[in-house]
Amino acid sequence: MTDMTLRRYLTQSALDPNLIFLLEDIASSCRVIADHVRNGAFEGNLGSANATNIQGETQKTLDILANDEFERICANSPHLAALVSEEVEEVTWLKDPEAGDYLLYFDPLDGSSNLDVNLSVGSIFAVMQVQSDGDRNVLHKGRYQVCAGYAIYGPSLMFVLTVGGKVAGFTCQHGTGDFRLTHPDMKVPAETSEFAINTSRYRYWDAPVRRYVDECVAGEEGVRLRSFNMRWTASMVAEIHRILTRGGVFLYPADSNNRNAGGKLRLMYEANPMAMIIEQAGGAASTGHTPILDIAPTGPHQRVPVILGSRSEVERLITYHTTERATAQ
Ligand code: AHM
Ligand code: MG
Repeated sequence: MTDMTLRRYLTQSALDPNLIFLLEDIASSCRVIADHVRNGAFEGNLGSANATNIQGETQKTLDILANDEFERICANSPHLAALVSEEVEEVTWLKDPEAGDYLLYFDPLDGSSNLDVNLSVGSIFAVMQVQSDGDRNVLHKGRYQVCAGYAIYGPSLMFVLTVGGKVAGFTCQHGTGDFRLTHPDMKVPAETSEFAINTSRYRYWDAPVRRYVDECVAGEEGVRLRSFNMRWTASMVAEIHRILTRGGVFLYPADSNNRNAGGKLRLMYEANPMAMIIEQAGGAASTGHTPILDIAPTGPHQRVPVILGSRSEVERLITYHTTERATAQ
């Protein structure tokens, strides 16, 4: 199976050759970004760029570099019409859009607060298509994504991709630089005993989230009658990669501290791509009330609550949210 390179995997699929070119450019961007991350200390790139992005967050030098690499490399794709990046306020149009052209949504370097401490970070992306000639709308539901994926810059560089159907993981081979298929059919186990949430925000949480976490923490003595483990890396790519490997549930819910902003994570280039990957791997992704992929977007940098992972746990959390809403009415 490891003889299968990303290029061979893509060319054996029934994908439009222009989408294959684009996916190869995305993979090349990730390879180059991995080198920047690895050499960050030598190149003096680990620190802050003394700039803020549209989210009002301080940008790291590597956030900007990673964005520039995506722009530079992917702009080669002849049918790529527009880029929507976490680091750029406006949509970047590369050409007059024609029906079938591609729209690329990406977070060039997610979890960049982990750079200083040398923990895993990643890039997240999704691709949609222009609906009709001249249509400059990029605000489509996640259900319209034709593919989604991420690169994880961890102990090894991996590129994880779904074009619908399966979720495939490719590991970059040191030396050749080839992405080779090492994880042909990644699945989220339906059951899990591991949850991931930033518990320092407990005081802000809504009742359904507190109930869920309290029940997990109660272990064998609580209503779940079994013990749960907890992980939080503050790097969504690393959390999702763990969930795709051994199961789990990830929450970044709306709470009293982030509700006015809509939540923490961004819909178009964080929640949507990860929701597609998790659904294709047999898991579920919801705000607690609505499937992430069914949200009608209102802006390119919109934030949403995110609950995703093993289906049984996500369904339990949806039930708790529904019950809470019914009680409140
Ligand atoms: P970023 O895109 O600015 O890096 O923010 C997104 C990250 C996610 O990777 C992670 O799940 C979350 O922010 C961590 O947030 P917190 O620092 O509140 O735990
Ligand atoms: Mg991010």
